[in-house]
Amino acid sequence: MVVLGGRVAWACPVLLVVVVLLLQLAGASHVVYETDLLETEAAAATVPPSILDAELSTGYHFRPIKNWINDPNAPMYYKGWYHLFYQYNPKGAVWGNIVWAHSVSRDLINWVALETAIQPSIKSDKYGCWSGSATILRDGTPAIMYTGIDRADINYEVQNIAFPKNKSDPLLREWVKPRGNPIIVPEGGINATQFRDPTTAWYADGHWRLLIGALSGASRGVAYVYRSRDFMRWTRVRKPLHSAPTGMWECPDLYPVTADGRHRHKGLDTSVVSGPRVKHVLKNSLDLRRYDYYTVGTYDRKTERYVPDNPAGDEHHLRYDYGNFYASKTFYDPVKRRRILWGWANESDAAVDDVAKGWAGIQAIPRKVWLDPSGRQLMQWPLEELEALRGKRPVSIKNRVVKRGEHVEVTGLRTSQADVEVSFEVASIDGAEALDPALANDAQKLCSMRGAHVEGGVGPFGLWVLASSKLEEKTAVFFRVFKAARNINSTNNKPVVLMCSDPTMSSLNPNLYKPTFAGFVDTDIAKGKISLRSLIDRSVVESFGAGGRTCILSRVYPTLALGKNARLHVFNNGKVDIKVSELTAWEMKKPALMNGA
Ligand SMILES: *[C@@H]1O[C@H](CO)[C@@H](O)[C@H](O)[C@H]1NC(C)=O
Ligand SMILES: *[C@@H]1O[C@H](CO)[C@@H](O)[C@H](O)[C@H]1NC(C)=O
Ligand SMILES: *[C@@H]1O[C@H](CO)[C@@H](O)[C@H](O)[C@H]1NC(C)=O
Ligand SMILES: *[C@H]1O[C@@H](CO)[C@H](O)[C@@H](O)[C@@H]1NC(C)=O
Repeated sequence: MVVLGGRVAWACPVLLVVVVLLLQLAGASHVVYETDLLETEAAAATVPPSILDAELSTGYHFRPIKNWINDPNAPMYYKGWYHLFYQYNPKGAVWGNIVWAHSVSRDLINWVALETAIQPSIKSDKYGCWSGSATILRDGTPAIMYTGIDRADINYEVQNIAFPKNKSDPLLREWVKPRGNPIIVPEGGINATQFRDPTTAWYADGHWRLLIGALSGASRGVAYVYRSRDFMRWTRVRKPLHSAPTGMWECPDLYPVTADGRHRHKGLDTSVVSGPRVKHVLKNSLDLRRYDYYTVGTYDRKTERYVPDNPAGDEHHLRYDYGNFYASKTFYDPVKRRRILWGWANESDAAVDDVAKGWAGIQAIPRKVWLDPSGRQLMQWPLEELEALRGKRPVSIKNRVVKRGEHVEVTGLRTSQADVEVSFEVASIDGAEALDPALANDAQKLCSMRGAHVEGGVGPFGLWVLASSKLEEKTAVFFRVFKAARNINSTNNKPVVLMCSDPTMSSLNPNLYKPTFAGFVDTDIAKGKISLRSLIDRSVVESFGAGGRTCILSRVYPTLALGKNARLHVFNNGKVDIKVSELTAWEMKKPALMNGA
């Protein structure tokens, strides 16, 4: 074996044992996974020690103690408990051997891990229990629908159902698969390898309906509607709910939101399908792009069709989050009458790093979602429960002007695990840069060409988080304002606001994925104000621009800006001064219970 650094040295024998065990235990179908591990093991020598530092292990984002996780599944509230299931590899920190892990919580912050809820046990899920959703039936029974893989040679996808063994158990510890599975199979020309992720069902006019994501032909993403009277026998509606030429649609989600100004923060039960102020949101996870896109539109339960309000909607590319955020799913919380969004954030390190550190993947902080008063998009905000983790002594800054090229350190607290809220004032946007029309449709490119260090007119201004003492490492989360060219999407010629997360200097470790992430912010900056909130959690920077209009989650792995060495600054690299009207930063505690970690 190659010469190894201290921490890596012990990891390798462990890996070898794992590989040998897997070779003995696993069937032929897992050969790919083992090969990966072997290659991974050979490369483990390149894992820098900082990757293994406990200071990079997230504190308050959901994750199990170890191993790989991906999609959140079947979130629901039942008899006093919030339930979260998720795709999990019980055998390692790379994808494979997927089962449904299960955790429960009273407050969506503290979590207790339970036994695996669903694992391969019948013919129609023998080769995998993939994503799915929960529906609370009319008598209060929860039902889970999920995708099973029932062939070893290809990913032949069918849909199965499971019920709680004991409905009186509020923890829903055991799930049984009734006779008759699979209950939905790919028929009528559906591509069986691209047919998965049943949604929560909704009920109207004596029928249940649910969606299944699919691919039609070579490139059309499709959401098929299935209907049932008894939740067991399902028939496909001939025409899909909706489709677009975007490649496979994974994890579709369709839910109502209210456009009623007085109740706009309220969520609606999934079965509320019509009403004067009811709009629908259709979200799909685009397998090719690996991001979650949505539109706001109208669902017609008679025709079972969905029409986005904006005809260009399917190409308009509104995203829940412009960073690492995928395979998300919402559910309705009947206790606080709100709709809650869960989404998976993968790692941005290398697979060898994941194997060495023993874990990969987190869930983003659950977010409340509601319709923006404009009706054009959603708003998202971390659940209020999270605020219970804020330390007692926040640090605050008020009315501080930050001049051209200046940066102001926020001192007096540890910021490697923190919640920072800041509101900026921009006196005038006269000095804003012109927007190159060629880049007006591509926030990400615009941000990668004009990163945090490139001087602008109004902005870039924002936060440097997880910064090292000499600023060799820092992750920038910032805004940049452009004067709109007259021809750009322009009804009113509003200035264009770009929000970016720029991790290009986040770490001295060269073997990381460090994409700049960016989205436009639909806000009127000419009014002079914009806010930013960043949830910093060691290797997570999860940010909410303009009250939750644009969100970006980045994974970063500093080598110096760890633990007590992580700094926080406000910076302004624009020519025009900006003012921090108010900044409040809290240290964040770890939840008392995080799945046993
Ligand atoms: C079902 O769950 C309830 C509540 O936890 C428990 O009291 C009861 O013993 C359970 N029944 C069975 C058959 O396990
Ligand atoms: C199903 O989809 C896969 C992936 O795009 C494709 O390779 C395959 O050819 C498709 N099969 C059929 C029958 O269209
Ligand atoms: C303009 O519209 C295009 C597509 O319609 C969209 O992708 C882009 O983000 C919009 N640009 C701005 C600055 O809002
Ligand atoms: C997360 O990891 C990065 C880097 O490996 C990939 O580029 C992304 O495609 C991946 N995201 C998802 C949703 O799988």
